[in-house]
Amino acid sequence: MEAILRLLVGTLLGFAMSSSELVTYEREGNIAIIGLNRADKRNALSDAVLTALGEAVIRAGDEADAGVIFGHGSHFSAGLDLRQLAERLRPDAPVVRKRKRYIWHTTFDLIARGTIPFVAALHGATIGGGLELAAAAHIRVADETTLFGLPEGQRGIFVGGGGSVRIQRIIGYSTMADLMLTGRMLTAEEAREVRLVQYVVDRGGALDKAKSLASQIARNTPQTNWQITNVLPRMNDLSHDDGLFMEYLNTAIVRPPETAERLREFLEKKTKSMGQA
Ligand code: 1HE
Repeated sequence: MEAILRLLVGTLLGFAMSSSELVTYEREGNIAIIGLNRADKRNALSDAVLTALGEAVIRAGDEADAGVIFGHGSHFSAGLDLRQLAERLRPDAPVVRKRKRYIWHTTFDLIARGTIPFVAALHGATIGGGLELAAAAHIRVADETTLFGLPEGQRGIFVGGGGSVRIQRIIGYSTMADLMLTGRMLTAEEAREVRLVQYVVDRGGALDKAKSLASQIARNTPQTNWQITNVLPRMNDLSHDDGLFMEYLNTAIVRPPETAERLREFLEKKTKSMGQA
């Protein structure tokens, strides 16, 4: 009954909306809005949350042109579900005989190297795996309550959600080592200084700002957005020469008819030269 009501309200208001227990999914026009929905556990990331998140991200890639990821409740995410890990480490826990698909990497790669750009809207604790999730998004907006940390050292574990690659690329070894070795937390402003976030907004303002950025991003052609999210980061893995070659290949790819139309609009002065159309 609730699902039918939500669908009716969504249809009347012009957006699609559905929710699972652990992750919510809404669509506002061509923007998908995905919410971690385990506020009572500070949005700790269990395998079930990661599975639901991955499903929502795939759906967003099919239905939307840009996405936003945020956390319900008072924090973005407290990272790895420490209770689930503790249970797995009990001496009487079943022995894992066969390696499984590593859900942290597959889920976060769906975000980082999927079909659409994602903006992370952050507030409160953005810790450990929560920070690794935020780092998988392409742009990060933090409100002034956000605190960033990598307390793995204190918990006797190591980063496992792609942070050793993604976070280290963003903030560099020294800052990452400082966070991990000392347990130091960064404020939103400090995070901006180390380029971990691009926008700092007032308390409670991250989601609106992220939605507005996503709307702006969705006005680009899907092809350029895909190149920015999938080609550009891979350039980091290449030599100078191979990078330039890859860039050349990307200038030579067949462009959608929309590109010619956009160029004509600019030349005929139907669009502004920079920023928002
Ligand atoms: C949790 C988790 C969690 C909270 N796993 N259950 N992450 C951490 O080391 C961060 C651990 N959490 C915290 O430091 C604090 O919870 C917060 C600063 C985020 C929030 O504090 P607060 O006072 O608002 O909440 P709380 O009272 O500490 O927690 C509320 C409930 O959430 C409580 O459960 P309850 O059943 O007692 O009500 C907590 O147990 C639960 N909770 N955080 C499980 N993380 C792929 S490798 C990634 C490695 C990492 O992510 S390391 C970082 C782990």
